[in-house]
Amino acid sequence: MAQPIKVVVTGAAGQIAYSLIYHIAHGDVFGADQPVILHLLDIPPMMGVLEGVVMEIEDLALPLVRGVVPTADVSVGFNDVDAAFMVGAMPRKQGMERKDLLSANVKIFKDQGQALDKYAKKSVLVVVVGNPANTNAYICAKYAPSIPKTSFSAMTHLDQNRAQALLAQRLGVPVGQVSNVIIWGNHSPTMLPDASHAQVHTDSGLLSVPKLINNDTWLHNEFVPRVQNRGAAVIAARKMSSAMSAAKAAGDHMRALWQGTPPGKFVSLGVISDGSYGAPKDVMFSFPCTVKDRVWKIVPNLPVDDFAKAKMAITGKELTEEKEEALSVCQD
Ligand code: NAX
Repeated sequence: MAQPIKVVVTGAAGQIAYSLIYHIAHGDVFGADQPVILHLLDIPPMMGVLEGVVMEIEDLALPLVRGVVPTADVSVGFNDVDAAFMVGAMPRKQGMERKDLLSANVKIFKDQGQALDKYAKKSVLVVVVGNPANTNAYICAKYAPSIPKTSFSAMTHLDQNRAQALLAQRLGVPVGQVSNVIIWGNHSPTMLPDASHAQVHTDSGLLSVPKLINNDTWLHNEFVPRVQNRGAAVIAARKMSSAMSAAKAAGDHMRALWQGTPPGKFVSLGVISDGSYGAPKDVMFSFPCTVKDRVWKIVPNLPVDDFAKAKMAITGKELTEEKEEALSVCQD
Protein backbone atom coordinates (compact mmCIF):
# COMPACT_ATOMS: atom_id res chain seq x y z
CA MET A 1 0.00 0.00 0.00
CA ALA A 2 1.13 3.58 -0.72
CA GLN A 3 2.72 5.82 1.90
CA PRO A 4 0.16 8.05 3.66
CA ILE A 5 -0.33 11.53 2.26
CA LYS A 6 -1.01 14.56 4.43
CA VAL A 7 -4.25 16.35 3.71
CA VAL A 8 -5.28 19.57 5.43
CA VAL A 9 -8.87 20.71 5.80
CA THR A 10 -9.27 24.28 7.06
CA GLY A 11 -12.51 25.26 8.74
CA ALA A 12 -12.39 21.70 10.06
CA ALA A 13 -14.93 22.32 12.82
CA GLY A 14 -17.47 23.75 10.37
CA GLN A 15 -20.40 22.22 8.56
CA ILE A 16 -18.82 21.52 5.13
CA ALA A 17 -15.78 19.92 6.73
CA TYR A 18 -18.05 17.68 8.80
CA SER A 19 -19.15 15.90 5.61
CA LEU A 20 -15.93 16.39 3.61
CA ILE A 21 -13.70 14.66 6.14
CA TYR A 22 -15.69 11.45 5.69
CA HIS A 23 -15.23 11.48 1.90
CA ILE A 24 -11.46 11.93 2.32
CA ALA A 25 -11.16 9.37 5.10
CA HIS A 26 -13.23 6.81 3.19
CA GLY A 27 -11.00 6.89 0.10
CA ASP A 28 -13.52 8.63 -2.19
CA VAL A 29 -11.08 11.40 -3.09
CA PHE A 30 -7.50 10.11 -3.21
CA GLY A 31 -8.33 6.50 -3.94
CA ALA A 32 -9.34 3.38 -2.06
CA ASP A 33 -5.66 2.39 -1.57
CA GLN A 34 -4.32 5.76 -0.46
CA PRO A 35 -3.87 6.17 3.31
CA VAL A 36 -4.21 9.69 4.68
CA ILE A 37 -3.06 11.73 7.65
CA LEU A 38 -5.71 14.35 8.32
CA HIS A 39 -4.61 17.81 9.40
CA LEU A 40 -7.61 19.66 10.79
CA LEU A 41 -7.16 23.42 11.08
CA ASP A 42 -9.58 25.81 12.72
CA ILE A 43 -9.42 28.86 14.98
CA PRO A 44 -8.69 28.65 18.75
CA PRO A 45 -12.33 29.05 19.96
CA MET A 46 -13.31 25.99 17.88
CA MET A 47 -10.76 23.58 19.39
CA GLY A 48 -13.36 22.05 21.70
CA VAL A 49 -15.70 21.32 18.80
CA LEU A 50 -12.78 19.96 16.81
CA GLU A 51 -12.04 17.52 19.64
CA GLY A 52 -15.51 16.07 19.05
CA VAL A 53 -14.82 15.79 15.31
CA VAL A 54 -11.58 13.91 16.09
CA MET A 55 -13.50 11.50 18.34
CA GLU A 56 -15.95 10.85 15.53
CA ILE A 57 -13.13 10.21 13.06
CA GLU A 58 -11.69 7.66 15.48
CA ASP A 59 -15.11 6.08 15.83
CA LEU A 60 -15.47 5.75 12.05
CA ALA A 61 -12.75 3.07 12.30
CA LEU A 62 -11.75 3.67 8.70
CA PRO A 63 -8.59 1.81 7.70
CA LEU A 64 -7.17 4.56 5.45
CA VAL A 65 -6.88 7.06 8.32
CA ARG A 66 -3.31 6.89 9.63
CA GLY A 67 -3.33 9.97 11.81
CA VAL A 68 -5.37 13.00 12.81
CA VAL A 69 -3.78 16.32 13.74
CA PRO A 70 -6.24 18.91 15.11
CA THR A 71 -4.70 22.36 15.43
CA ALA A 72 -5.17 26.12 15.39
CA ASP A 73 -1.53 26.64 14.40
CA VAL A 74 -0.90 27.11 10.67
CA SER A 75 2.71 25.91 11.01
CA VAL A 76 1.33 22.55 12.18
CA GLY A 77 -1.79 22.49 9.97
CA PHE A 78 0.04 23.16 6.70
CA ASN A 79 3.24 21.31 7.57
CA ASP A 80 4.36 19.16 4.64
CA VAL A 81 0.84 18.76 3.26
CA ASP A 82 0.25 17.15 -0.15
CA ALA A 83 -3.28 18.49 -0.58
CA ALA A 84 -5.23 21.34 0.95
CA PHE A 85 -8.96 21.97 1.18
CA MET A 86 -9.32 25.63 2.06
CA VAL A 87 -12.81 25.70 3.52
CA GLY A 88 -12.37 27.89 6.59
CA ALA A 89 -13.99 31.28 6.18
CA MET A 90 -17.04 33.16 7.28
CA PRO A 91 -20.10 31.66 5.54
CA ARG A 92 -22.62 33.79 3.68
CA LYS A 93 -25.79 34.40 5.70
CA GLN A 94 -29.27 34.99 4.30
CA GLY A 95 -29.51 38.36 2.55
CA MET A 96 -25.74 38.80 2.49
CA GLU A 97 -24.07 39.31 -0.88
CA ARG A 98 -20.75 37.72 -1.56
CA LYS A 99 -19.13 41.14 -1.82
CA ASP A 100 -19.90 41.74 1.87
CA LEU A 101 -17.77 38.76 2.68
CA LEU A 102 -14.81 39.77 0.61
CA SER A 103 -12.98 42.01 3.05
CA ALA A 104 -13.16 39.59 5.96
CA ASN A 105 -12.29 36.48 4.01
CA VAL A 106 -9.61 37.73 1.69
CA LYS A 107 -7.33 38.50 4.66
CA ILE A 108 -7.63 34.91 5.86
CA PHE A 109 -6.50 33.71 2.44
CA LYS A 110 -3.57 36.10 2.35
CA ASP A 111 -2.33 34.77 5.71
CA GLN A 112 -2.93 31.16 4.75
CA GLY A 113 -1.27 31.62 1.35
CA GLN A 114 1.82 32.82 3.20
CA ALA A 115 1.61 29.82 5.52
CA LEU A 116 1.24 27.37 2.61
CA ASP A 117 4.26 29.00 1.00
CA LYS A 118 6.28 28.44 4.15
CA TYR A 119 5.15 25.04 5.37
CA ALA A 120 3.43 22.98 2.64
CA LYS A 121 5.10 20.71 0.07
CA LYS A 122 5.91 22.61 -3.13
CA SER A 123 3.83 20.01 -4.98
CA VAL A 124 0.71 20.69 -2.88
CA LEU A 125 -2.64 20.90 -4.67
CA VAL A 126 -4.87 23.57 -3.16
CA VAL A 127 -8.64 23.72 -3.61
CA VAL A 128 -10.37 26.84 -2.35
CA VAL A 129 -13.97 26.45 -1.20
CA GLY A 130 -14.40 29.42 1.18
CA ASN A 131 -16.14 32.36 -0.47
CA PRO A 132 -15.55 34.40 -2.51
CA ALA A 133 -13.81 31.24 -3.71
CA ASN A 134 -12.27 32.44 -6.99
CA THR A 135 -10.84 35.62 -5.53
CA ASN A 136 -9.69 33.89 -2.35
CA ALA A 137 -7.87 31.35 -4.54
CA TYR A 138 -6.25 34.20 -6.46
CA ILE A 139 -5.05 35.86 -3.24
CA CYS A 140 -3.92 32.56 -1.72
CA ALA A 141 -1.80 31.81 -4.82
CA LYS A 142 -0.40 35.34 -4.93
CA TYR A 143 0.89 35.09 -1.37
CA ALA A 144 2.42 31.64 -1.96
CA PRO A 145 4.91 32.53 -4.69
CA SER A 146 7.07 29.40 -4.26
CA ILE A 147 4.12 27.15 -5.22
CA PRO A 148 3.04 27.17 -8.90
CA LYS A 149 -0.09 29.29 -9.49
CA THR A 150 -1.50 26.37 -11.45
CA SER A 151 -1.61 24.33 -8.23
CA PHE A 152 -4.41 26.55 -6.90
CA SER A 153 -8.01 26.26 -7.99
CA ALA A 154 -11.41 27.48 -6.86
CA MET A 155 -14.42 25.22 -6.53
CA THR A 156 -17.22 25.59 -9.06
CA HIS A 157 -17.90 21.86 -9.02
CA LEU A 158 -20.96 22.33 -6.81
CA ASP A 159 -22.44 24.56 -9.50
CA GLN A 160 -21.52 21.93 -12.08
CA ASN A 161 -23.23 19.22 -10.03
CA ARG A 162 -26.31 21.41 -9.58
CA ALA A 163 -26.46 22.04 -13.34
CA GLN A 164 -25.97 18.36 -14.13
CA ALA A 165 -28.76 17.38 -11.72
CA LEU A 166 -31.16 19.93 -13.19
CA LEU A 167 -30.53 18.73 -16.75
CA ALA A 168 -30.95 15.11 -15.71
CA GLN A 169 -34.25 15.98 -14.05
CA ARG A 170 -35.49 17.82 -17.12
CA LEU A 171 -34.55 14.91 -19.38
CA GLY A 172 -35.77 12.21 -16.98
CA VAL A 173 -32.43 10.37 -17.02
CA PRO A 174 -30.19 9.27 -14.14
CA VAL A 175 -27.81 12.07 -13.17
CA GLY A 176 -24.75 9.88 -13.77
CA GLN A 177 -25.58 9.72 -17.48
CA VAL A 178 -25.13 13.48 -17.96
CA SER A 179 -21.64 14.92 -18.46
CA ASN A 180 -19.71 17.90 -19.82
CA VAL A 181 -21.88 20.64 -18.36
CA ILE A 182 -19.72 23.75 -18.06
CA ILE A 183 -19.58 26.48 -15.43
CA TRP A 184 -17.85 29.59 -16.77
CA GLY A 185 -16.49 32.39 -14.60
CA ASN A 186 -17.10 33.20 -10.98
CA HIS A 187 -18.73 31.07 -8.27
CA SER A 188 -21.39 33.73 -7.79
CA PRO A 189 -24.78 34.54 -9.30
CA THR A 190 -22.96 35.92 -12.38
CA MET A 191 -21.56 32.49 -13.30
CA LEU A 192 -22.65 31.00 -16.59
CA PRO A 193 -23.93 27.43 -16.44
CA ASP A 194 -23.68 26.20 -20.02
CA ALA A 195 -25.37 23.08 -21.36
CA SER A 196 -24.24 23.62 -24.98
CA HIS A 197 -21.68 20.82 -24.88
CA ALA A 198 -23.43 18.58 -22.37
CA GLN A 199 -24.04 14.96 -23.28
CA VAL A 200 -26.23 12.08 -22.20
CA HIS A 201 -24.57 8.67 -22.19
CA THR A 202 -27.01 6.00 -23.38
CA ASP A 203 -26.70 2.37 -24.50
CA SER A 204 -26.93 3.58 -28.08
CA GLY A 205 -24.16 6.20 -27.65
CA LEU A 206 -23.78 9.86 -26.79
CA LEU A 207 -26.68 12.25 -27.27
CA SER A 208 -26.49 16.05 -27.25
CA VAL A 209 -28.32 17.65 -24.31
CA PRO A 210 -29.31 20.88 -26.15
CA LYS A 211 -30.70 18.81 -29.03
CA LEU A 212 -32.69 16.62 -26.65
CA ILE A 213 -34.04 19.62 -24.72
CA ASN A 214 -34.61 21.58 -27.91
CA ASN A 215 -35.78 24.65 -26.04
CA ASP A 216 -33.39 27.62 -25.86
CA THR A 217 -35.92 29.66 -23.88
CA TRP A 218 -35.82 27.10 -21.07
CA LEU A 219 -32.05 26.80 -21.27
CA HIS A 220 -31.50 30.56 -21.15
CA ASN A 221 -34.34 31.73 -18.90
CA GLU A 222 -34.79 28.84 -16.47
CA PHE A 223 -31.74 26.61 -16.42
CA VAL A 224 -29.23 29.46 -16.12
CA PRO A 225 -30.90 31.46 -13.29
CA ARG A 226 -31.90 28.34 -11.36
CA VAL A 227 -28.28 27.17 -11.21
CA GLN A 228 -27.01 30.70 -10.55
CA ASN A 229 -29.37 31.11 -7.59
CA ARG A 230 -29.39 27.59 -6.21
CA GLY A 231 -27.09 28.50 -3.31
CA ALA A 232 -29.47 31.25 -2.21
CA ALA A 233 -32.43 28.86 -2.53
CA VAL A 234 -30.73 26.35 -0.22
CA ILE A 235 -29.98 29.11 2.30
CA ALA A 236 -33.61 30.30 2.19
CA ALA A 237 -34.87 26.77 2.90
CA ARG A 238 -32.22 25.48 5.30
CA LYS A 239 -31.29 28.82 6.92
CA MET A 240 -27.71 27.66 6.41
CA SER A 241 -25.56 27.42 3.32
CA SER A 242 -25.08 24.21 1.36
CA ALA A 243 -22.88 21.79 3.22
CA MET A 244 -23.44 18.13 2.30
CA SER A 245 -23.46 18.94 -1.41
CA ALA A 246 -20.55 21.38 -1.08
CA ALA A 247 -18.48 18.71 0.66
CA LYS A 248 -19.26 16.14 -2.05
CA ALA A 249 -18.32 18.69 -4.72
CA ALA A 250 -15.03 19.54 -2.99
CA GLY A 251 -14.21 15.83 -3.03
CA ASP A 252 -15.21 15.57 -6.71
CA HIS A 253 -12.99 18.56 -7.56
CA MET A 254 -9.91 17.21 -5.76
CA ARG A 255 -10.49 13.70 -7.14
CA ALA A 256 -10.45 15.10 -10.68
CA LEU A 257 -7.18 16.91 -9.94
CA TRP A 258 -5.55 14.00 -8.14
CA GLN A 259 -6.75 11.09 -10.25
CA GLY A 260 -7.43 12.79 -13.62
CA THR A 261 -10.54 13.09 -15.76
CA PRO A 262 -11.95 10.12 -17.71
CA PRO A 263 -11.45 10.15 -21.50
CA GLY A 264 -13.89 12.48 -23.27
CA LYS A 265 -15.11 14.09 -20.06
CA PHE A 266 -14.27 17.47 -18.65
CA VAL A 267 -14.67 19.22 -15.35
CA SER A 268 -15.13 22.88 -14.42
CA LEU A 269 -12.27 24.31 -12.37
CA GLY A 270 -11.67 27.91 -11.30
CA VAL A 271 -8.09 28.28 -12.51
CA ILE A 272 -5.70 31.07 -13.37
CA SER A 273 -6.86 32.55 -16.66
CA ASP A 274 -4.60 32.82 -19.69
CA GLY A 275 -7.29 34.79 -21.51
CA SER A 276 -8.86 31.71 -23.17
CA TYR A 277 -12.37 32.26 -24.52
CA GLY A 278 -12.02 36.03 -24.09
CA ALA A 279 -11.89 35.79 -20.27
CA PRO A 280 -9.83 38.45 -18.49
CA LYS A 281 -6.27 37.28 -17.86
CA ASP A 282 -4.88 36.73 -14.37
CA VAL A 283 -8.10 36.01 -12.49
CA MET A 284 -9.32 32.62 -11.28
CA PHE A 285 -11.93 31.95 -13.94
CA SER A 286 -13.90 28.72 -14.14
CA PHE A 287 -13.20 26.89 -17.41
CA PRO A 288 -13.90 23.41 -18.72
CA CYS A 289 -10.71 21.44 -18.09
CA THR A 290 -9.23 18.01 -18.53
CA VAL A 291 -6.68 16.70 -16.04
CA LYS A 292 -3.82 14.27 -16.59
CA ASP A 293 -0.90 13.54 -14.25
CA ARG A 294 -2.22 16.22 -11.86
CA VAL A 295 -1.93 18.91 -14.51
CA TRP A 296 -5.08 20.60 -15.78
CA LYS A 297 -5.58 21.94 -19.27
CA ILE A 298 -8.35 24.21 -20.49
CA VAL A 299 -10.41 22.42 -23.15
CA PRO A 300 -9.64 24.39 -26.32
CA ASN A 301 -11.79 25.52 -29.24
CA LEU A 302 -15.30 24.88 -27.97
CA PRO A 303 -17.81 26.92 -29.95
CA VAL A 304 -19.29 29.70 -27.78
CA ASP A 305 -22.45 31.50 -28.94
CA ASP A 306 -23.31 35.19 -28.47
CA PHE A 307 -25.54 34.49 -25.46
CA ALA A 308 -22.64 32.80 -23.67
CA LYS A 309 -20.11 35.44 -24.74
CA ALA A 310 -22.25 38.22 -23.25
CA LYS A 311 -22.68 36.36 -19.95
CA MET A 312 -18.98 35.48 -19.78
CA ALA A 313 -18.10 39.15 -20.15
CA ILE A 314 -20.29 39.99 -17.12
CA THR A 315 -18.79 37.33 -14.87
CA GLY A 316 -15.26 38.19 -16.09
CA LYS A 317 -15.81 41.85 -15.22
CA GLU A 318 -17.00 40.89 -11.74
CA LEU A 319 -13.89 38.79 -11.19
CA THR A 320 -11.61 41.63 -12.26
CA GLU A 321 -13.42 44.02 -9.89
CA GLU A 322 -13.27 41.51 -7.02
CA LYS A 323 -9.56 40.99 -7.62
CA GLU A 324 -8.86 44.72 -7.51
CA GLU A 325 -10.89 45.13 -4.32
CA ALA A 326 -9.12 42.15 -2.75
CA LEU A 327 -5.69 43.45 -3.66
CA SER A 328 -6.49 46.80 -2.07
CA VAL A 329 -7.78 45.08 1.11
CA CYS A 330 -4.54 43.06 1.26
CA GLN A 331 -2.42 46.21 1.01
CA ASP A 332 -4.20 47.91 3.95
P1 NAX B 1 -19.00 27.12 8.82
O1 NAX B 1 -19.19 28.46 9.43
O2 NAX B 1 -19.85 25.99 9.26
O3 NAX B 1 -17.48 26.69 9.02
C1 NAX B 1 -16.44 27.53 8.76
C2 NAX B 1 -15.33 27.16 9.69
O4 NAX B 1 -14.19 27.93 9.33
C3 NAX B 1 -15.65 27.49 11.16
O5 NAX B 1 -15.40 26.36 11.97
C4 NAX B 1 -14.68 28.62 11.47
O6 NAX B 1 -14.25 28.64 12.82
C5 NAX B 1 -13.55 28.28 10.52
N1 NAX B 1 -12.63 29.38 10.28
C6 NAX B 1 -12.87 30.71 10.23
N2 NAX B 1 -11.73 31.38 10.05
C7 NAX B 1 -10.75 30.46 9.97
C8 NAX B 1 -9.35 30.54 9.81
N3 NAX B 1 -8.74 31.72 9.68
N4 NAX B 1 -8.65 29.39 9.77
C9 NAX B 1 -9.25 28.20 9.89
N5 NAX B 1 -10.57 28.06 10.08
C10 NAX B 1 -11.30 29.18 10.12
O7 NAX B 1 -19.06 27.34 7.24
P2 NAX B 1 -19.27 26.26 6.09
O8 NAX B 1 -20.72 26.11 5.85
O9 NAX B 1 -18.45 25.07 6.37
O10 NAX B 1 -18.71 27.08 4.83
C11 NAX B 1 -17.35 27.35 4.67
C12 NAX B 1 -17.12 28.26 3.47
O11 NAX B 1 -17.53 27.63 2.26
C13 NAX B 1 -17.88 29.57 3.49
O12 NAX B 1 -17.03 30.62 3.06
C14 NAX B 1 -18.98 29.37 2.47
O13 NAX B 1 -19.46 30.58 1.95
C15 NAX B 1 -18.24 28.55 1.45
N6 NAX B 1 -19.05 27.83 0.46
C16 NAX B 1 -18.53 27.71 -0.80
C17 NAX B 1 -19.18 27.01 -1.80
C18 NAX B 1 -18.60 26.89 -3.17
O14 NAX B 1 -19.28 26.31 -4.03
N7 NAX B 1 -17.38 27.35 -3.48
C19 NAX B 1 -20.52 26.42 -1.54
C20 NAX B 1 -20.79 26.18 -0.11
C21 NAX B 1 -20.34 27.29 0.82
O15 NAX B 1 -21.26 28.34 0.75
